[in-house]
Amino acid sequence: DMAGMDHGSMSHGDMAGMDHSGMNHGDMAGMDHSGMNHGDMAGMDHSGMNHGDMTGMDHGNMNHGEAAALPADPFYAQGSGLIPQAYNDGRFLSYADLRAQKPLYEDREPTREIELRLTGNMERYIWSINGIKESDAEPIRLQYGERVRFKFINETMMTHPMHLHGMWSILDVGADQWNPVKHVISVAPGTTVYMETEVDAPGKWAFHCHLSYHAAAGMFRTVIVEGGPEGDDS
Ligand SMILES: [Cu+2]
Repeated sequence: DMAGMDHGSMSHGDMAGMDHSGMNHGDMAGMDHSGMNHGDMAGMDHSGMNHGDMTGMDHGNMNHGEAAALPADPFYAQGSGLIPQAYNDGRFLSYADLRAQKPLYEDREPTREIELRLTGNMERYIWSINGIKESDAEPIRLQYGERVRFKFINETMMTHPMHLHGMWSILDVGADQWNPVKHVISVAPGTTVYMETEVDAPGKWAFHCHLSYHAAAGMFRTVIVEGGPEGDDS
């Protein structure tokens, strides 16, 4: 029983070649190794070590150095540090992987493009589109039957999940007729994302960031679809 032993002043000197095969360490609970000097341990041979079961280890804080091997993803800004990284040879899915199960509309050229810069200031809690909050903005007027291409440019440091009511948001992932058909388009910081809308629902619709505080602060537009079978142009 070696409980309570104090090795504080031991000098291990040159121990090369020592044979410890017959040592019995018994109960070593409570030993004080605080003063041990391990000197130069270069060249130690750990080849026979058995680490047993290491499942469940948490590597959350490991630093793997440069992430240079990451493929570019247009839905995350390069250098933003926001690109998800998968471990164990896995892969995170992104918008770039989405496809429509079946196309809802004929794939055709858009009739026009509307640019919507997502703008704001976190510290001052100002949220707007093209620098103008809803209460100061004109509605977006669309014509029934057109196909509008929206260009979102996120100039802020937050993701904005943009939601157009009443009509589909067809996210441009470069898959043409297989582009996914969505309700909400999340636009990551520093990215430019395109979506197209077949304007097939007459009337007045909300178009807003789905973070409700952003919508309430002014990251919101009224969309008016003019014309159409039940259109109300007033
Ligand atoms: Cu937002």
